[in-house]
Amino acid sequence: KFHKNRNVQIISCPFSGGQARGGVELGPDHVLEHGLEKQLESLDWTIAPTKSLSFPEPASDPDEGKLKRPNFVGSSTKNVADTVAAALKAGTFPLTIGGDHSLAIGTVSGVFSQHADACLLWIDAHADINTPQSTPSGNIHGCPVSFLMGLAEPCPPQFAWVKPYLKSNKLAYIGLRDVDPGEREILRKHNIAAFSMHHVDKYGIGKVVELALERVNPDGKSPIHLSLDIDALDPEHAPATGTPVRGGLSLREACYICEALAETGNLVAMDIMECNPALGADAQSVNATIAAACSVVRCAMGETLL
Ligand code: Z70
Ligand code: MN
Ligand code: MN
Ligand code: MN
Repeated sequence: KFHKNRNVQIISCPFSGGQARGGVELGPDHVLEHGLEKQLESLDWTIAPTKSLSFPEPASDPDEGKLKRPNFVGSSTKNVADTVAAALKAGTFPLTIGGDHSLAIGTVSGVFSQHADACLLWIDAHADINTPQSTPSGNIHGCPVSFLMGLAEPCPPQFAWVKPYLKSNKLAYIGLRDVDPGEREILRKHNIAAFSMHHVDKYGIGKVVELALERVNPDGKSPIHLSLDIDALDPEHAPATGTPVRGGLSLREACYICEALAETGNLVAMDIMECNPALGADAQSVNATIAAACSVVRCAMGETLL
């Protein structure tokens, strides 16, 4: 039920070039070793042979202004964009496992190249909408949305291939609680649908998803891309991630978002990003994080409680 297309293409992306902490490149293998493929098979998905991308590091990669590792991130995300587009052309549902969230420059570009009318739900503690000028860290995983919207002026040459497909009225956030001042300004200026944890507390997660979908998909017809950063979850449920921020989504709230999007029947792609097995305090916190990642994926892929 929910998904008419039940052919999934898992795309494994062991990539950490968009931020400074090692270990996030181990995320995909841990998620797969947790048995995700079998879990999806029991939800009646047909699994295409998993595509494991490899990301060769450029010999030289000087900063581009403030941006760190621009060549590496630019070429890697281009590869991801082509892979996601090919998966959609082949009639499969691309499920991309990261790796850091800069990968979404690729996943979203690939989806919008095939579904120009798509909308994007970005579930994250962070807005990831810094421009090359506003970034406080130079880490490109804090910038993917600005590239996708064409807000980077001038666009760094490494990202000249990124088409500004994403319009401000087709993007909604849920889970925000660590937004930089420059990002806040961008969200306001472009009137982007941004639901923070404050809104989750005030309205409840059910109403927040309804409000978010009303903003980006008022007629209910747009294909939906779900890009989920595991740090949207409270560190209680997902501690093994590069930038945990307290006061996040409960596991049920995150699962609810995914279930509600699955219910629309319009979900065409999903990313699960930023699981870092090297960062848990112990094996149990790593396992909880990976289990949470598998849970939210299953919910988005049609698992129901009853
Ligand atoms: C900050 C920056 C970020 C994830 C940290 C942090 C961005 N806004 N994203 N962790 N997943 O550096 O731009
Ligand atoms: Mn984040
Ligand atoms: Mn993110
Ligand atoms: Mn998350």
